Amino acid sequence: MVRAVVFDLDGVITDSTGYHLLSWQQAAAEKGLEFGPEIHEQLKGLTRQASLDVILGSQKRQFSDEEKASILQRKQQYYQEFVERMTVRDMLPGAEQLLRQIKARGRKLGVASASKNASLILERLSLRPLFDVVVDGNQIAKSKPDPEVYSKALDLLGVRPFEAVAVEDAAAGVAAAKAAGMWCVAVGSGERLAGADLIVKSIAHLSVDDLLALGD
Ligand code: B16
Ligand code: MG
Repeated sequence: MVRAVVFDLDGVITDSTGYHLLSWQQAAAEKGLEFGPEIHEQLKGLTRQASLDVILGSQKRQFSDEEKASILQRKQQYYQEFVERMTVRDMLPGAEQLLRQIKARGRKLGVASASKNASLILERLSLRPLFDVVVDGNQIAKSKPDPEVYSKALDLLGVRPFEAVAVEDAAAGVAAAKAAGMWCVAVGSGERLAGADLIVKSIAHLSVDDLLALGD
Protein backbone atom coordinates (compact mmCIF):
# COMPACT_ATOMS: atom_id res chain seq x y z
CA MET A 1 0.00 0.00 0.00
CA VAL A 2 1.18 3.52 -0.76
CA ARG A 3 1.71 5.38 2.52
CA ALA A 4 3.47 8.48 1.19
CA VAL A 5 3.78 10.54 -1.98
CA VAL A 6 6.94 12.55 -2.54
CA PHE A 7 6.79 15.39 -5.04
CA ASP A 8 9.51 17.00 -7.05
CA LEU A 9 8.97 20.78 -7.00
CA ASP A 10 10.13 22.54 -10.17
CA GLY A 11 8.10 21.34 -13.14
CA VAL A 12 5.66 19.31 -11.03
CA ILE A 13 4.11 21.65 -8.45
CA THR A 14 5.28 24.96 -9.89
CA ASP A 15 5.99 26.11 -13.40
CA SER A 16 9.46 27.50 -12.65
CA THR A 17 11.41 25.73 -15.39
CA GLY A 18 11.23 28.83 -17.61
CA TYR A 19 12.50 31.03 -14.76
CA HIS A 20 15.50 28.73 -14.26
CA LEU A 21 16.25 28.79 -17.97
CA LEU A 22 15.98 32.56 -18.33
CA SER A 23 18.24 33.01 -15.28
CA TRP A 24 20.85 30.64 -16.72
CA GLN A 25 20.69 32.35 -20.12
CA GLN A 26 21.15 35.81 -18.60
CA ALA A 27 24.02 34.71 -16.35
CA ALA A 28 25.72 32.83 -19.20
CA ALA A 29 25.28 35.69 -21.68
CA GLU A 30 27.23 37.99 -19.35
CA LYS A 31 30.23 35.72 -19.92
CA GLY A 32 29.60 35.55 -23.67
CA LEU A 33 28.17 32.02 -23.45
CA GLU A 34 25.25 30.55 -25.32
CA PHE A 35 23.65 27.13 -25.13
CA GLY A 36 20.96 25.54 -27.25
CA PRO A 37 17.69 23.67 -26.63
CA GLU A 38 19.48 20.32 -26.46
CA ILE A 39 20.96 21.51 -23.13
CA HIS A 40 17.65 22.86 -21.71
CA GLU A 41 16.09 19.46 -21.10
CA GLN A 42 19.25 18.12 -19.47
CA LEU A 43 19.20 20.84 -16.80
CA LYS A 44 15.87 19.74 -15.33
CA GLY A 45 16.26 18.28 -11.85
CA LEU A 46 20.03 18.84 -11.62
CA THR A 47 21.49 20.88 -8.77
CA ARG A 48 22.80 24.35 -9.62
CA GLN A 49 26.41 23.15 -9.66
CA ALA A 50 25.59 20.10 -11.80
CA SER A 51 23.62 22.34 -14.20
CA LEU A 52 26.63 24.63 -14.61
CA ASP A 53 28.85 21.62 -15.32
CA VAL A 54 26.47 20.58 -18.14
CA ILE A 55 26.38 24.11 -19.62
CA LEU A 56 30.15 24.55 -19.48
CA GLY A 57 30.67 21.05 -20.82
CA SER A 58 29.04 22.23 -24.07
CA GLN A 59 31.54 25.11 -24.47
CA LYS A 60 34.86 25.09 -26.27
CA ARG A 61 36.97 26.87 -23.69
CA GLN A 62 37.85 26.19 -20.03
CA PHE A 63 36.54 28.36 -17.16
CA SER A 64 38.37 29.43 -14.04
CA ASP A 65 36.92 28.75 -10.58
CA GLU A 66 36.28 32.50 -10.21
CA GLU A 67 34.30 32.60 -13.45
CA LYS A 68 32.28 29.56 -12.39
CA ALA A 69 31.51 31.06 -8.98
CA SER A 70 30.48 34.31 -10.62
CA ILE A 71 28.08 32.57 -13.06
CA LEU A 72 26.51 30.58 -10.18
CA GLN A 73 26.05 33.72 -8.11
CA ARG A 74 24.50 35.71 -10.97
CA LYS A 75 22.15 32.81 -11.86
CA GLN A 76 20.93 32.66 -8.27
CA GLN A 77 20.49 36.43 -8.21
CA TYR A 78 18.30 36.39 -11.35
CA TYR A 79 16.33 33.35 -10.19
CA GLN A 80 15.74 34.86 -6.76
CA GLU A 81 14.18 37.90 -8.43
CA PHE A 82 11.66 35.57 -10.09
CA VAL A 83 11.06 33.67 -6.83
CA GLU A 84 10.38 36.86 -4.91
CA ARG A 85 7.62 37.72 -7.40
CA MET A 86 6.08 34.21 -7.31
CA THR A 87 2.48 33.85 -6.15
CA VAL A 88 -0.07 31.04 -6.00
CA ARG A 89 -0.62 31.73 -9.72
CA ASP A 90 2.76 30.04 -10.36
CA MET A 91 1.33 26.74 -9.20
CA LEU A 92 0.66 24.22 -11.96
CA PRO A 93 -3.06 23.55 -12.54
CA GLY A 94 -4.33 20.59 -10.51
CA ALA A 95 -1.33 20.44 -8.15
CA GLU A 96 -2.97 21.81 -5.01
CA GLN A 97 -6.14 19.78 -5.53
CA LEU A 98 -4.12 16.57 -5.88
CA LEU A 99 -2.09 17.33 -2.75
CA ARG A 100 -5.27 17.91 -0.74
CA GLN A 101 -6.86 14.69 -2.07
CA ILE A 102 -3.79 12.65 -1.05
CA LYS A 103 -3.84 14.23 2.39
CA ALA A 104 -7.59 13.55 2.72
CA ARG A 105 -6.85 9.87 2.00
CA GLY A 106 -4.57 9.80 5.05
CA ARG A 107 -1.25 9.56 3.18
CA LYS A 108 1.91 11.49 4.05
CA LEU A 109 3.30 14.14 1.73
CA GLY A 110 6.91 15.05 1.02
CA VAL A 111 8.99 17.23 -1.28
CA ALA A 112 12.30 16.05 -2.76
CA SER A 113 13.80 18.92 -4.73
CA ALA A 114 17.28 19.69 -5.95
CA SER A 115 16.54 23.37 -5.43
CA LYS A 116 18.13 25.35 -2.62
CA ASN A 117 15.23 27.78 -3.05
CA ALA A 118 12.56 25.13 -2.40
CA SER A 119 11.46 26.30 1.07
CA LEU A 120 11.06 29.88 -0.10
CA ILE A 121 9.07 28.75 -3.15
CA LEU A 122 6.74 26.63 -1.02
CA GLU A 123 6.13 29.67 1.19
CA ARG A 124 5.40 31.84 -1.86
CA LEU A 125 2.89 29.23 -3.07
CA SER A 126 1.36 28.95 0.45
CA LEU A 127 1.85 25.17 0.31
CA ARG A 128 4.39 24.52 3.08
CA PRO A 129 1.82 23.45 5.75
CA LEU A 130 0.60 20.60 3.52
CA PHE A 131 3.94 18.76 3.61
CA ASP A 132 5.18 16.49 6.38
CA VAL A 133 8.75 16.61 5.10
CA VAL A 134 10.74 18.86 2.73
CA VAL A 135 14.18 17.76 1.53
CA ASP A 136 15.92 20.26 -0.73
CA GLY A 137 19.27 21.10 -2.26
CA ASN A 138 20.60 22.41 1.07
CA GLN A 139 20.39 18.95 2.61
CA ILE A 140 21.95 16.80 -0.07
CA ALA A 141 25.48 16.21 -1.36
CA LYS A 142 24.66 14.43 -4.62
CA SER A 143 22.53 15.66 -7.51
CA LYS A 144 19.68 13.64 -9.03
CA PRO A 145 20.00 11.03 -10.67
CA ASP A 146 21.60 9.95 -7.39
CA PRO A 147 18.81 8.66 -5.11
CA GLU A 148 20.01 10.66 -2.06
CA VAL A 149 17.25 13.29 -2.03
CA TYR A 150 14.49 10.66 -2.26
CA SER A 151 16.13 8.25 0.22
CA LYS A 152 16.45 11.06 2.73
CA ALA A 153 12.78 12.02 2.31
CA LEU A 154 11.74 8.37 2.86
CA ASP A 155 13.86 8.13 6.03
CA LEU A 156 12.29 11.29 7.44
CA LEU A 157 8.79 10.14 6.49
CA GLY A 158 9.43 6.74 8.07
CA VAL A 159 8.22 4.75 5.04
CA ARG A 160 9.87 2.08 2.96
CA PRO A 161 10.59 2.70 -0.75
CA PHE A 162 7.90 0.31 -2.04
CA GLU A 163 5.33 2.16 0.10
CA ALA A 164 6.05 5.49 -1.61
CA VAL A 165 5.46 7.14 -4.97
CA ALA A 166 7.61 9.90 -6.45
CA VAL A 167 6.12 12.42 -8.91
CA GLU A 168 8.76 13.79 -11.29
CA ASP A 169 9.15 15.78 -14.52
CA ALA A 170 12.84 15.17 -15.27
CA ALA A 171 14.76 12.17 -16.58
CA ALA A 172 17.33 12.68 -13.80
CA GLY A 173 14.49 12.71 -11.23
CA VAL A 174 12.84 9.54 -12.56
CA ALA A 175 16.23 7.80 -12.39
CA ALA A 176 16.75 9.07 -8.81
CA ALA A 177 13.33 7.84 -7.64
CA LYS A 178 13.75 4.42 -9.27
CA ALA A 179 17.27 4.11 -7.82
CA ALA A 180 15.72 4.80 -4.39
CA GLY A 181 13.39 1.84 -5.01
CA MET A 182 10.18 3.89 -5.23
CA TRP A 183 7.24 3.85 -7.58
CA CYS A 184 7.44 6.76 -9.99
CA VAL A 185 4.91 8.83 -11.91
CA ALA A 186 6.38 11.05 -14.62
CA VAL A 187 4.69 14.25 -15.72
CA GLY A 188 5.32 15.17 -19.36
CA SER A 189 6.07 13.19 -22.47
CA GLY A 190 8.83 11.59 -24.43
CA GLU A 191 11.23 8.71 -24.42
CA ARG A 192 13.32 10.40 -21.71
CA LEU A 193 10.65 9.55 -19.09
CA ALA A 194 10.30 5.90 -20.14
CA GLY A 195 11.73 4.57 -16.85
CA ALA A 196 8.64 5.71 -14.91
CA ASP A 197 5.85 3.31 -13.84
CA LEU A 198 3.14 5.70 -15.07
CA ILE A 199 3.37 8.70 -17.40
CA VAL A 200 0.75 11.47 -17.48
CA LYS A 201 0.59 14.56 -19.69
CA SER A 202 0.37 16.98 -16.77
CA ILE A 203 -0.32 16.94 -13.05
CA ALA A 204 -3.95 17.84 -13.87
CA HIS A 205 -4.20 14.47 -15.66
CA LEU A 206 -3.09 12.49 -12.59
CA SER A 207 -5.91 11.00 -10.50
CA VAL A 208 -5.42 10.22 -6.84
CA ASP A 209 -6.84 6.72 -7.46
CA ASP A 210 -4.31 5.91 -10.21
CA LEU A 211 -1.49 7.28 -8.09
CA LEU A 212 -2.33 5.30 -4.96
CA ALA A 213 -3.08 2.13 -6.99
CA LEU A 214 0.60 1.89 -7.93
CA GLY A 215 1.41 0.20 -4.64
CA ASP A 216 -1.32 -2.51 -4.91
P1 B16 B 1 18.35 26.08 -7.35
P2 B16 B 1 13.57 20.13 -8.82
C1 B16 B 1 15.61 21.64 -9.65
O1 B16 B 1 14.45 21.47 -8.92
C2 B16 B 1 15.37 22.22 -11.04
O2 B16 B 1 14.63 21.32 -11.84
C3 B16 B 1 16.69 22.49 -11.71
O3 B16 B 1 16.49 23.07 -12.99
C4 B16 B 1 17.52 23.44 -10.81
O4 B16 B 1 18.81 23.66 -11.36
C5 B16 B 1 17.66 22.83 -9.42
O5 B16 B 1 16.39 22.58 -8.89
C6 B16 B 1 18.46 23.69 -8.48
O6 B16 B 1 17.75 24.84 -8.19
O7 B16 B 1 19.25 26.85 -8.27
O8 B16 B 1 17.07 26.82 -6.98
O9 B16 B 1 19.06 25.53 -6.16
O10 B16 B 1 13.04 19.88 -10.19
O11 B16 B 1 14.46 19.03 -8.27
O12 B16 B 1 12.50 20.56 -7.83
MG1 MG C 1 11.64 18.93 -11.56
